[in-house]
Amino acid sequence: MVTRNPAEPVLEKQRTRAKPPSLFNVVLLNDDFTPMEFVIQVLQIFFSLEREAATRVMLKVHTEGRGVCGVYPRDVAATKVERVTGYARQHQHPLQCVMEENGT
Ligand code: TYC
Repeated sequence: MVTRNPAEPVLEKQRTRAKPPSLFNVVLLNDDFTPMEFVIQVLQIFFSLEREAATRVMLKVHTEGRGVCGVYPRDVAATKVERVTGYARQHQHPLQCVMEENGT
């Protein structure tokens, strides 16, 4: 006979649909000091953009103040922010990279 160990918690079937996990935009902010070429390199290295796409995103940030580099699950986005910020500081640039919940 199959018996249940009464010490084990019972996992009940979820009654309502689970929401899909939120996605987060990783955003670069403009500043007056970080060289354009450095920003293009960052976009190529950390966001796997081709040089042309990286240049477009950099120019968008430069002219509009901010731009989305990519959209990721929370932990991936947080790691991108950390790595980009660390890389910029290592090179003594004030480049700012932040994440925000993607509402859509
Ligand atoms: N505004 C910078 C400059 O003129 C270039 C720049 C672009 C800096 C994007 C940051 O996220 C940034 N050198």
